[in-house]
Amino acid sequence: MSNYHIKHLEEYYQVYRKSIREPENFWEEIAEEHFIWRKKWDKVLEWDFSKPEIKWFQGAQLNITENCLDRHLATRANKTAIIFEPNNPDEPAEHISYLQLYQRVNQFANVLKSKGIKKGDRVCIYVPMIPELAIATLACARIGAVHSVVFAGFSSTALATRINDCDCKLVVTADGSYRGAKTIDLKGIVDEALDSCPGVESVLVVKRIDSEITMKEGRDFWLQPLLDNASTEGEAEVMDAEDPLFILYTSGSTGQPKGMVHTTAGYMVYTAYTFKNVFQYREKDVYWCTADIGWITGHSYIVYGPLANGATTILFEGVPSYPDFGRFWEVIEKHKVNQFYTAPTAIRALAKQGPELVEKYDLSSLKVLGSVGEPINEEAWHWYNDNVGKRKSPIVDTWWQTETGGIMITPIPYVTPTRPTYATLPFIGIQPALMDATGTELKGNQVEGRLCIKFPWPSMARTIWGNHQRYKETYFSAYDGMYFTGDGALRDEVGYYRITGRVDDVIIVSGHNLGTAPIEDAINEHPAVAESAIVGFPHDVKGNALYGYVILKDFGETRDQDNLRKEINQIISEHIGPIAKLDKIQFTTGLPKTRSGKIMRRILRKIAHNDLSTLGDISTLLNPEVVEDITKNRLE
Ligand code: 6R9
Repeated sequence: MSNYHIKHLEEYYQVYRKSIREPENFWEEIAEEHFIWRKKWDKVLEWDFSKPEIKWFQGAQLNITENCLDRHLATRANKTAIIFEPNNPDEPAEHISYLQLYQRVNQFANVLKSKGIKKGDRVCIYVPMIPELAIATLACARIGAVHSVVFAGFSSTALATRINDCDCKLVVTADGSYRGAKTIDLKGIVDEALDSCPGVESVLVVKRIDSEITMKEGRDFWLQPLLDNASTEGEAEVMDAEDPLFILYTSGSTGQPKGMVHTTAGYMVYTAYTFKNVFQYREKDVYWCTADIGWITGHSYIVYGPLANGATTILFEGVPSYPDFGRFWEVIEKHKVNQFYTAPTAIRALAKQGPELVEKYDLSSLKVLGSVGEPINEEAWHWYNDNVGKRKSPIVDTWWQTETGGIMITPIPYVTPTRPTYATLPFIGIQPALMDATGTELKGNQVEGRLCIKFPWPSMARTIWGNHQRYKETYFSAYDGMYFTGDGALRDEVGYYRITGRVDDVIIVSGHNLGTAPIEDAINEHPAVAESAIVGFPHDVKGNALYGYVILKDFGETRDQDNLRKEINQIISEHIGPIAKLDKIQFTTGLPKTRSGKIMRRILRKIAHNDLSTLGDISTLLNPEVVEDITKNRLE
């Protein structure tokens, strides 16, 4: 088990140094010892960031599902692979063993084949968080079809764009989905989307809510009868290391979403290795990541990473607020969850409710808490640490991206001492660099700049589907020979990294570069503030001035608003300096967010600029209705 499971800080530094000095030997050993291959590689790594071209384990052959399923059958056939926890707490949870998962994936794979799907074909999966979502994903991988999972909350326009961009031949969906107290007519959305998707030949429909839907003759098929007639056995397609495994769309700052392409071997090795270490997963643990499989977090850390380690992973259909805000804690108690991985936006929403609901449940099983998706502000970090982890479970603040495939900067729990708001140290094999605006690398500690990565890692995206030029321009053109993340970061006196936010969110006020995250952090320290977002707007004297959107906690709403504004600016002055004080503070009930919880500053910026004509497609937002509300109450 050499180097596979890191257990103390000295070992981290030792393994880290080795992974940097001899990356090829390092990754070769991990790949060799912990995975099964149909054929080993001829060359571990070949790369050229100027093209850019990155190839890991070239010449190797494998199937990722043999690593996630078949190889566990000898020792873990009856171990639970997936615990399905339904939206409605009264509906029983379902425990799917490794053997059952293997059989269900084969059945699904055989159905896909019967519909003419072959290696290399693209399949769109638009399914809510039910077992069939994970099963469909793995079934594609089993037969070498490229899956494109689209979050089953996106609009028909967003769905159609994604189906057409990569020419999907088949769509998997459900009649409908549950979301808290609501049901959503998924099949209706698919039907609308498919009006503009001539390339789709078949649609497989899972029955989930048993609603009346229309089935188009010859195109639409109920899944269950097809599964019932399909064999539970099936040969896995032999894939080359660099064959595409999936496409996942991430929103670009402008227009067309980017279809990030991830390939097979490197993605498998890196997600499995990070999962094992970042969550310190042990054989009997129950792991829960609350993300949706429609996001990269779900791909890498609900499905592939956990299953490649033979872990038990929870698939949760519900939302944190249904039937009440105690739902997460109830699930942790019920399934004795050991590792819990969620997003700052969820933590803040739950913290807003006060501690009573958390205290009601037994959370003593928890060993590791994770955070991902955006910078976690200090207040949320402490709330999570005190109330959920009871100061006993380290928080891993994991920084990474759809493009990176796996976790890049993170503490290793019980190994790396944590520090609130710091993602801390690069993971094994990751070589970060901070760059200044002129393209010079900032060496040493106590520096702040733009975060780049100098050397390839196995799970990096290889291209943007159908647009390699855009891939090159977006990620490899800003700094010569480096992957540019788009994020800003600082490195403190001990070498810990703190992500300061997207670089395009940096605002220059009177010549000072101000990152949004530290200012928002300061605002959120005010006891009446639940959440905030700041953007810049043009100012005659300062160049830009700051406009803040602030959500108050319930009791804050009764307070005098002008006083609150003064107090907020006082806190900012103390934490950052008077330069960062806000010129305008608008109190609001919500902030426009992506479905994965990221604040859409682009929209807030437009509102602050009073540029309302080009807000763009807001239908993919979690809460499009707040846009109107904010616009109406905008401060002149
Ligand atoms: C995994 C995921 C990527 C962007 C990334 C950064 C932000 C993610 C973060 C974080 C600070 C963290 N981000 N994790 N910022 N601290 N721990 O979220 O992928 O949806 O592609 O977003 O999210 O700005 O560049 P994705």
